Amino acid sequence: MPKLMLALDVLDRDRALKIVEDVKDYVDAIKVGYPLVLSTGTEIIKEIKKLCNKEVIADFKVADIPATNEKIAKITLKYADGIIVHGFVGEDSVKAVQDVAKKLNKKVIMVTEMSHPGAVQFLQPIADKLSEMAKKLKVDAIVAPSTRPERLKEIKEIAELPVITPGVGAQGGKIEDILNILDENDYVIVGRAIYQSQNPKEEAKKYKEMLNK
Ligand code: U5P
Repeated sequence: MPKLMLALDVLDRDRALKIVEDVKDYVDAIKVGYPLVLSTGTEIIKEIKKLCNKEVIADFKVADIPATNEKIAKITLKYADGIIVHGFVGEDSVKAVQDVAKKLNKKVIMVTEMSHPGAVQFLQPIADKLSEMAKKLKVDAIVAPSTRPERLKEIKEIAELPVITPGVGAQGGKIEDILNILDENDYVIVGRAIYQSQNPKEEAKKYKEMLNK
């Protein structure tokens, strides 16, 4: 059964922590990104970990030169268990983050094809190559889209790595369309469909049960 990762893109510290408290029995990992961290500060990652003791992944889609990527990785991985990076900037930039992560025993997750419609414009044409690069570099996991199950399948087959897949819920992706592609090392990311619902706890439970089928 694939794991459930909550994308916690809320802007308020107290609301974020309340949601974590509510859903912690049903999610396997929490993904934070610029919306929450820029609103509240990096310490929020520590607070979330303390509250739920789950894996916390920083979705910073790091995409800079190696020297700058290294700095970003050092700061981020002091707090987070893993960091999401872009691959299109090239192997050297990804390796700079891997070097930091290895020393700290943390994860590097690389984006291949994104889930939004605009990803077909520039990313999709290079996504297979990015997946090959992810395999060669032995990153810990890749990001691939639930909104295009056929692409998710192709990318996973190329990379032969665990997948973290966004797009279920608010972006229109459906668990039933991706479940047969995924295994127990993969994660399904759900954000708004859980945290914007009237009852995030119930909704997280529902998603967890759907993944269990
Ligand atoms: N995300 C995507 N697509 C990608 C990569 C990352 O949606 O290709 C992130 C978004 O930034 C958000 C989460 O944090 O995954 C999806 O949230 P939601 O659409 O379920 O609310």
